[in-house]
Amino acid sequence: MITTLEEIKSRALDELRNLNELKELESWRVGYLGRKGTLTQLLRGLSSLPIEERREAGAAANKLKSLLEQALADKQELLRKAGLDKLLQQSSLDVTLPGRPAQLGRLHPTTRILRQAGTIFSAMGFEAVEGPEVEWDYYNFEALNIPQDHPARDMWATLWIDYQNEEGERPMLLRTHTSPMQIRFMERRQPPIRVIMPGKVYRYEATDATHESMFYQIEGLAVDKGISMAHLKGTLYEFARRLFGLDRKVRFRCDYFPFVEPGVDMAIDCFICQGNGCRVCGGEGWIEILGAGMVHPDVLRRVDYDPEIYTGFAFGMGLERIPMLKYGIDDIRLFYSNDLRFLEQF
Ligand code: FA5
Repeated sequence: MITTLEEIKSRALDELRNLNELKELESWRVGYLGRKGTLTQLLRGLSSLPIEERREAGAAANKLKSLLEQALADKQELLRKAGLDKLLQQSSLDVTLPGRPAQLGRLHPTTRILRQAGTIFSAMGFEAVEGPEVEWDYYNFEALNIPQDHPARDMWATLWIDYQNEEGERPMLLRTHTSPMQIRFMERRQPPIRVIMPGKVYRYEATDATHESMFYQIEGLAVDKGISMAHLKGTLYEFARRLFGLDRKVRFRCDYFPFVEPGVDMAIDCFICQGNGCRVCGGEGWIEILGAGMVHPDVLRRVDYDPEIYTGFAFGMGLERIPMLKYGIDDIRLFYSNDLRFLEQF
């Protein structure tokens, strides 16, 4: 029996020495150590030996089993390491380099402000709706008291859509402001109304530090019995206080928009020069963020509201100018130029 064990040992180790592939090791293991392997069979046959011989042979066979198992483990390790070394020599992959951290995305500054503004207005009882960016001339101009050839059309340099109707007119455009949503909303609903309508608007104009050709506006509209200019000012003051804090100064001035009467613009003191005048505010000390006013009676009549019963206020706010004020951004063109060095700061 002992001689047989010695034979198995030298044959098994010889064979193992000559194996060069990890996958060959498995059939070697099955051949010697598997359930039907040479050594396992031999261990099973021990019971037929006389008792003294059985003890000695059993101990020797178990010792051989451990030895073969250890030899197998050593060989596996050896081949694995050799395989890795080969792989490393063949490729330019350096597995010892630390991994690259996964980049987490973040919200765009415009989205952040849009959400903050939404929260503030919603706390004041305003709902929010969205509307189309491709608009009809009727909603963008006509229904807002800006007929063909009205000089106010020049205030909103327009990008027209290349579409002609049967009369040969081109009535479709990229909306130049969110005010057409006032009409669309009032057509569908009856007072009382308190709504904000955010979205993209487009203008065919040269860009500079405070002007883009695509930007966001938030339109606001409140219509009810007894709404006055005091409500307009109160709402916008409160909005400015909640968004910018108590330190920022707010200024209202008369302004002209054909669809409101009276009309105003609201400005915040410049964050860069603290109101002294600089490049960002064009030397004025103030940055205009919105136009507003009391909804014109003709606009109310156009949607079948009686201006003797209902009055309302409306405002249209340039969204990008708000993060500019809040975070001290000195060029609006940074917002949509997709420069990660800028975007990663928020
Ligand atoms: C309007 O667009 C009016 N619809 C606002 C309005 C609504 C008045 C309701 C009355 C009642 P205006 O063209 O001034 O107005 O634009 C409103 C705001 O949009 C400006 O105060 C400014 O903050 C922003 N804005 C205007 N042009 C640009 C531009 N090219 N780039 C970035 N922001 C702009």
